[in-house]
Amino acid sequence: MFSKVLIANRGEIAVRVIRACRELGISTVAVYSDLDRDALHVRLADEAYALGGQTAAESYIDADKILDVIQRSGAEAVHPGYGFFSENSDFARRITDLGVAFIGPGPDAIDVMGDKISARLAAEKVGVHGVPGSTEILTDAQKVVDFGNEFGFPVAIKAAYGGGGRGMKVVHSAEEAEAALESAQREALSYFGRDECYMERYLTKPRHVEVQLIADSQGNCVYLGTRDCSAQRRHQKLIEEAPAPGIPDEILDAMGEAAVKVAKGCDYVNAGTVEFLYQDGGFYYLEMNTRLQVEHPVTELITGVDLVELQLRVAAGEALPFTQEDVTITGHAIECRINAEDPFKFTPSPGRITSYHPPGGPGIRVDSHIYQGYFVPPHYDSLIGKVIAYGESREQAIRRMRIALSEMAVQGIQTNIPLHQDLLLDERFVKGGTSIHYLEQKLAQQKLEKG
Ligand code: MV4
Repeated sequence: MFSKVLIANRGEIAVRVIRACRELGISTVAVYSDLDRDALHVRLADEAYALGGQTAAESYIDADKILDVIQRSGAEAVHPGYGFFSENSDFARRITDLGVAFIGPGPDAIDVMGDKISARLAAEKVGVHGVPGSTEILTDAQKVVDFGNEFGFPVAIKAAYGGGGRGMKVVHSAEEAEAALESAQREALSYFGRDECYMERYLTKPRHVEVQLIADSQGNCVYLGTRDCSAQRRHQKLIEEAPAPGIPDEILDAMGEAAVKVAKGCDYVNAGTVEFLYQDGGFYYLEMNTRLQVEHPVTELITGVDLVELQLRVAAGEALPFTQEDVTITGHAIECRINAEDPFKFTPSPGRITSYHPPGGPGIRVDSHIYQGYFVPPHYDSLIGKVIAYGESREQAIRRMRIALSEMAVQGIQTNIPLHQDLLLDERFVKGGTSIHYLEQKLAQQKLEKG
């Protein structure tokens, strides 16, 4: 096992990784920007190195600065967290070229999954299918028209090097095809620097269901249940839960087995997540995330697995300490992402936290880096913490979350806690199984009613 690990990240995930390292007796190295001088991850780490700079580009995603600290600190491994360099194969390569372990998949697996067409081809190669579509690069709008006439409209045009829905165009009829393709290519070029696009049948009311998996370097790969991440707004997840509610176990198991096939197909090692769209009883491969995700705690609570500890063990060459048969899903977990933002305008609300009272009680976990007196900088994403509630049933988890959020007090900035409380009382949400569009439809309806 490593004796010293560098965490190339900030905020709640840096704190989370430091805690896992401390449990394993691993010494920790933090890096921080000028704005994060007083951040919790800096206080908790055994060593901390200033990167200088304010923005992420000047600090956390300045590879030369991070690599310099790796060498100065003598760190034997680097945990990238999520975001930042977590899915950057060049960064992973530069680290492994130094003989330092990258706590994540190999760079080749990152590359395969980073290109959505090659990711789709990799899945199809092992018999895991996405939504009916094409994997050829789209050059002619007539192809979109022919596809729509054969499989039905709407048709989604997507950026091959995209993600997060940016640049995705939905074509509702043949007449729209030409303009949509041009617009998709133009946006893909400006967002991602690559204009290649492909198409799929557009599902109009899917749920976003994903499978957590972990693979070791000895060829073992296990899935750790599912998560439903459909409660999102403009591709920003708000509430995630595990397992995905209201889906028959045999379908959940089939999704898990499909995810493992995709991972094995690209010699995947470490933690990863395979995303599916689920609609009308069918599931369709969407993409694979080659990193630990924000919402990993809900999986930890229903399986009893510490995913970050497993990541460290697997990166150090250990075999998984369990097989698929050992994995049991117990109870239900739900996570609310707490953002420093206006709860209904969604505008950022940075500033000093003048008082902070985290919730507690049975089944409640808080993963956060804030404290009384902490200044929330405007330069990074607005996530200030996650409240996770575990219950023997989904109903109990929701009830406990409502109680926890009513206890939680964050003064000095605005947070989206009121939005979570509103959603957790929404009878359609409480029933379960809402699509990826539900929250936006609900918010639009509320806006109309407010006038
Ligand atoms: C889709 C889809 C419906 N049909 N593909 C958006 C981001 C990227 N991950 C893929 N996305 C979607 N692809 C087909 N064929 C709907 C979405 C989508 C979405 C997917 C998951 C979670 C949230 C979403 C929000 C809007 C659209």
